[in-house]
Amino acid sequence: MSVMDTLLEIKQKASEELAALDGTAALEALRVRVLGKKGELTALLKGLGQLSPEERPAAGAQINDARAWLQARMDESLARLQAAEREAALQSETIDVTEPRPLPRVGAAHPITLVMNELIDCFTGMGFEVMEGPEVELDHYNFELMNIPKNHPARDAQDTFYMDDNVVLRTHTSPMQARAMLSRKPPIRIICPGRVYRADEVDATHSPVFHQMEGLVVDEHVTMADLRGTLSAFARKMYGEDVSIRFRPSFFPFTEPSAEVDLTCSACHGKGCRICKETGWIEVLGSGMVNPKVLEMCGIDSTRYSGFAFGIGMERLAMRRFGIRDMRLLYEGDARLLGQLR
Ligand code: 2U9
Repeated sequence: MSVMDTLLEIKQKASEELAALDGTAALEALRVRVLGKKGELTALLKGLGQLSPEERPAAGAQINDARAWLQARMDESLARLQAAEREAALQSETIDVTEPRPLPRVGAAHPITLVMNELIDCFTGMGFEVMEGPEVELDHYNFELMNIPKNHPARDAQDTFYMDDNVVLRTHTSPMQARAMLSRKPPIRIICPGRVYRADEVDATHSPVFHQMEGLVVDEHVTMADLRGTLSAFARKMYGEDVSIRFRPSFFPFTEPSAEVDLTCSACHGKGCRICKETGWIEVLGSGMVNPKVLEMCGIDSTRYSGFAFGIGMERLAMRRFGIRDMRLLYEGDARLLGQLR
């Protein structure tokens, strides 16, 4: 068979095989068999020596043409097969985004945080500014400036954690308000949320660490009516338009006069039930007009300025909001309980 015929046969066969290839691996095997070092074309080249010197150049050129033609066909096939393989890989590796997976664990805000944020929203909406300060305080700010002198029962070591003679864990957030009065000029309109400490035994309604939010307004002509108006707005925002508010006379060293503030029981709307112990009212906070002595000690002229203040215990608010009877549940960190409360 002439070189020309053999080449035709090789090209014919290779073309048929190329058309039927099922992958790049098969193409590579074909390439090695036809174009490789020990392949069919190389064998033909090696056989050129048996031809006459006149025949050799033309036969050699034919073999090289055939090699180039076959190489081009194989390159085309390679591109086609690679594209097909890529497409198949993309298809088989598709992620099914609808496949159900276990839900990720999401955290939830602590009930105290929820209540605190709600209070902050409410009071900042009325123009109050949030101020926070140290939990380790000087006796001077925590007690002296609040008109609680050295021999006052509220200072009793049973109530206060003393770090040393002059340093305490703050028993209320009031020292922050004292700091505000000492460093600013009226008008002052601030709320101070935060942790406070009292040496109480743990039980269903007491904890040595708890949370308060105190508010302070100091300006010219501030009266008890402003206190009542502000706390009424707070009550309506938190508990709805139909809630009523009641002031009962009370006593605090830092306010004069002082009042405890009750809201109509949200469970029975004031009719009387177990939750409000049949009174129709729930005690929510303490308040009063800032004692002029406190204003003066904090550098405010009490002949020109007056102020009101209030204090809210956040645990009690959170317990009422979420129907929790035992304060300890708020501190045990049981995510099964805390995560349910919104
Ligand atoms: C300054 C002057 C006066 C803050 C006040 C109360 C009344 C009050 C309690 C609420 C529940 C403490 O957490 S609780 O046990 N607080 O009843 N707090 S008036 O009076 C101030 C504060 C700062 C300069």
